[in-house]
Amino acid sequence: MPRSCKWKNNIGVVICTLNEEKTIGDLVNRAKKYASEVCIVDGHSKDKTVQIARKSGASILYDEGKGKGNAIRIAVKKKNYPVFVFMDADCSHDPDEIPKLVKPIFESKADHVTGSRLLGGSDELHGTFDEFLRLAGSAFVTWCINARFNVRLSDSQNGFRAVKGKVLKELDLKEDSTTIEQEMIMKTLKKGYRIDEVPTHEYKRKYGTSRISVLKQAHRYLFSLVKYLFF
Ligand SMILES: Nc1nc2c(ncn2[C@@H]2O[C@H](COP(=O)(O)OP(=O)(O)O)[C@@H](O)[C@H]2O)c(=O)[nH]1
Ligand SMILES: [Mg+2]
Repeated sequence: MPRSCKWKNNIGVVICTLNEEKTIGDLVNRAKKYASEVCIVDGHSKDKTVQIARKSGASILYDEGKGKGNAIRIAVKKKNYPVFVFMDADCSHDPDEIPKLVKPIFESKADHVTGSRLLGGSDELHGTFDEFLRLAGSAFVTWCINARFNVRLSDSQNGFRAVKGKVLKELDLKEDSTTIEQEMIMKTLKKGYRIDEVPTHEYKRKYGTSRISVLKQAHRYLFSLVKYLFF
């Protein structure tokens, strides 16, 4: 298991949080071994997420109450890391996989690297009907992206990813919800930047239930897919 990362000084870890007091302290402590800074972008949590993150050494930003995409856009605007690593706060992503994720970027082989749950496995993508819908929806979106951009990705929806700061700032991201993950991929490809993916494992959310209802957002995914595929 890696203990540090030789590219640490050029990495900033961004974690979007909404009521994640049970996991955020542990996650910040584990992630800071691999980054010059760990920043949380909080969605005005009602619990002690912000206090615990601050105590663990994270810097704090707030979103504008519009969703996780909004939180990511705020970090991209306010932070100037050479490489951004995005992770979820529920401990479904393992900070020890950060070196593997950023490697293609620092070896000049990619500008944007997504963690693939299809290659690395997931404890959240199969089981309940909601999880089945996520897997099916994600597979459909990924197939559309592959066909349109002539690439062969396996996962277009994972929040665990690394992107060059310079590239992120050029993408002019607009989405407020989790549709930002597919927006990031399509805009990266449209601008001719290189995408790679590495296998990363998705663990089950450690406490509580998902803060995001994919079913309620299905129309948004479809709308944003068509928008960024063709326009
Ligand atoms: N800042 C912010 N973070 C959010 C918001 N909604 C969800 N998150 C965070 O985004 C991450 C992914 O959410 P999660 O509930 O695990 O979604 P799932 O993994 O798709 O089931 C978690 O770290 C959440 O705390 C939001 O509106 N604002
Ligand atoms: Mg989660």
